[in-house]
Amino acid sequence: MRPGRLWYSIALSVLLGAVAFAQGVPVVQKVDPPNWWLDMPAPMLLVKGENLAGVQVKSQTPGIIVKRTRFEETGHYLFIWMDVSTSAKPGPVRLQLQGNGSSADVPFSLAARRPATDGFQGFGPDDVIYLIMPDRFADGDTSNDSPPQSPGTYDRSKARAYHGGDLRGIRQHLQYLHDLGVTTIWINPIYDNDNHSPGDYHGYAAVDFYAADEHFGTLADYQDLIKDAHRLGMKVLLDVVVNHCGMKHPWLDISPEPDWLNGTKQNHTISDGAFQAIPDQHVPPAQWKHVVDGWFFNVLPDLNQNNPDMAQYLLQNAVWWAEEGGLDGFRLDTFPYVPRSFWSEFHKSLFQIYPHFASVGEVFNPDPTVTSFFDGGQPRYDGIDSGVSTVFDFPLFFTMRDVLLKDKQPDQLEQILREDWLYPHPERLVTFLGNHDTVRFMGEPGATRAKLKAAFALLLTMRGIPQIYYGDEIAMPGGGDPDNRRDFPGGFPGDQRNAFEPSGRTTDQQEVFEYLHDLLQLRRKHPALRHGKQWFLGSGPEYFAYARIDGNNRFMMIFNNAEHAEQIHLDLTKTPLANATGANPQIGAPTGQLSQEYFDVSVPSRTVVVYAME
Ligand SMILES: [Ca+2]
Ligand SMILES: [Ca+2]
Ligand SMILES: [Ca+2]
Repeated sequence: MRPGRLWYSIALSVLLGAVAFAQGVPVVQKVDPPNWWLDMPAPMLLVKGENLAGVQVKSQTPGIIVKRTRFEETGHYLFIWMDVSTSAKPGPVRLQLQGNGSSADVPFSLAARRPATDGFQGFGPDDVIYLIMPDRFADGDTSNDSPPQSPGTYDRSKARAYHGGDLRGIRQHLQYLHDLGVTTIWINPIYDNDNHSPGDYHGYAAVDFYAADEHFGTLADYQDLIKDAHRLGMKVLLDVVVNHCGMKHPWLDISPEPDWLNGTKQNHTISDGAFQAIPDQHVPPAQWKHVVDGWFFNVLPDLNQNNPDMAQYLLQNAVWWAEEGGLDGFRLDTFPYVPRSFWSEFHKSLFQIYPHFASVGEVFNPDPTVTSFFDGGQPRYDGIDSGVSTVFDFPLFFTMRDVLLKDKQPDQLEQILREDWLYPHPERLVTFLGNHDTVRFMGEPGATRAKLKAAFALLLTMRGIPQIYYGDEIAMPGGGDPDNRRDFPGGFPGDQRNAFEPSGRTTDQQEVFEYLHDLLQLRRKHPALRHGKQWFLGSGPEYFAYARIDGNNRFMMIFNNAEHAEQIHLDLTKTPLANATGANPQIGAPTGQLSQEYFDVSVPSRTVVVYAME
C-alpha cells in the first residue's frame, strides 16, 4: 500500500468511525454476469455491493470451485474466479460470502447451452443486412415510452430525446423486412443507458452492460425478437461496444480496479479519432496512444482492455448477449480505438465458443490502406491479426457518394476495387450507402430518387455483403446526426402515413421501395449476384461496366452516371463474357444488341442496367 493510500484509509476510518466496520455486513447488489452456461470457459464474476473487502467466498454447489478472489479496497467490488467441473449440473449455484460474522449469497446460476443451431450462424455474401436504430424504427409497446425510472426522457418533438421505438416494434415488422428481401438485421446497442444525457437514445453510453434499456424492452423482448427472426429464416446482429461506457456508469465513481478505466473523470486524455496513424509503422506509437487510450471525443469514458480482468469482463459480456439471445453475429463499434491485442484474443475466444459466428468492425475511414489494416485474417506489421471477420467498406461508401452525388468519374469505383487485394476477404466487406452516423443519401445536395436507385443497384450487384440503412428503402431524407435518425413513418402512434404498407407510401416512396425489392429478389435468385466473382468490363468518363460470374450464372451491369442517356458500345473481347450468346434484360433494363463480342445499348441517365447473360 502506498503511504498516500494508507493515510487515506486512516482518515476514512476516523471519519466513518467504528460504525462502518462494526456493521460491515456484506451486501450483494449486482453480479456481472448474472448467469452463465456449462460447456463454456468458466466465468469471472464481478460482484458489486457493500462491505465486500476481506470476505471469504465459499461454493456450496458440487462441481463449482472458487479458484481465487480479489476485492476492491473500499469493499464495493469483489471478483470471483471459479472452476466449473464436468460434473457440474445446470441450476442455481450457491456462492456464499462470509465476513464480519455475517454471510450473504451471490445469486448466480449455470444453464445448459443453447443448441449450436439455435443462432450463431454468422453472415456472409449471401446475406443482406438491414440496420435499425431501435428508438427510431417502430414503437411496439407504448407502456415503455415513459418508464418510471427515467422520467422526462421521451419527447418525439426533440431530435435527441427518446421517441419510443423498441424491440417489440422491430419484432412486429420482421415480416415487412422479410418481404422486402433482407436476410439479416443489425440493431444498434440496447445496453441500459442513463437516458438523461442528450443522445442516449442511440444506446452507445452504457451504464449497465448486462441489461436492456427500459425504453427498448426487456431481455425477454430481445430473445423473442431473435426467435421470431430465426423463425422467418433471418439472422440478427447486435452492436457491441467495448471501447467505452457512459459518463454515468457507476465505475466512474468507484472503479473495481485502479486501472479499470483509462484515466479518471478528472484526469484522462482525449481520443480525437485520428486512428489513421495506427497502420503507419513509421509513426511513433506515442503519437497515437491517445487515440486508443483517450476518452472518445471527451464524452465517453475509455475502458482499459489492457487490464486482463477488463478484457475478460468485455468478452464475457459479448458472449452473454450472444448466448442469451441466440445471436448470429456482432457489429463491433469504434474498432480502431481498442487495442489490437484485445481484438485478437477476443476473436480467438469467441470463435472457439461459436465457430460459425461472424463480426464486422467499424473502421470509419475512406482509405483502404487504413481500413484493411484493421481487417482480420492476417497479422500486420505489429504481428497482430485482429481476428475480425470483416470490416465495413467505408472507402466504397465514400466513393459511391462521390461518383453519384459529386459527379466524380465512375471509374473511381474500379480504382477503389483495385485495392481489394489489401483485404484477406474483400468479398466479405460490408458495403453500404449510409448508416446512423452519416448524412442520409437523400439528405445530400443534389440527391435524387434516380441516383438513389442507381446507388442501390450498385450496392446489390457489386461484391460484398450489402447493408441497407432503415428508411433508405423509402428514400427517407435527413441531414447529419441526429437528423439522419428520423422516425420510420408508420412505426409510431398517430403517424399520418404507414410506410410499412404499400397503401401508406407516397408514389415516390413506392418507386424506390419497389425497385429495391426487385433488386433484392433478383440477388436472392442468382448466386452470381451474391457471391460471384466480379470482373471489370470497361469504363468511360460517364460509365462503368462490370460482370459477376458464378459458373454458368453470369451477369453484366452497366452504370451510366451522366445526366443524359448514353449510347454504350462495350467491347466484351478479352472478358469472361466474350462467348456470351445473349443478354437478357433484368429489372427494367432496355434491350441491347449483342453481336460479335460487342454489346450496344442506350443506357438511361443515372441508371444501372442489368443483364443475365447466356
Ligand atoms: Ca415503446
Ligand atoms: Ca436506462
Ligand atoms: Ca479506447
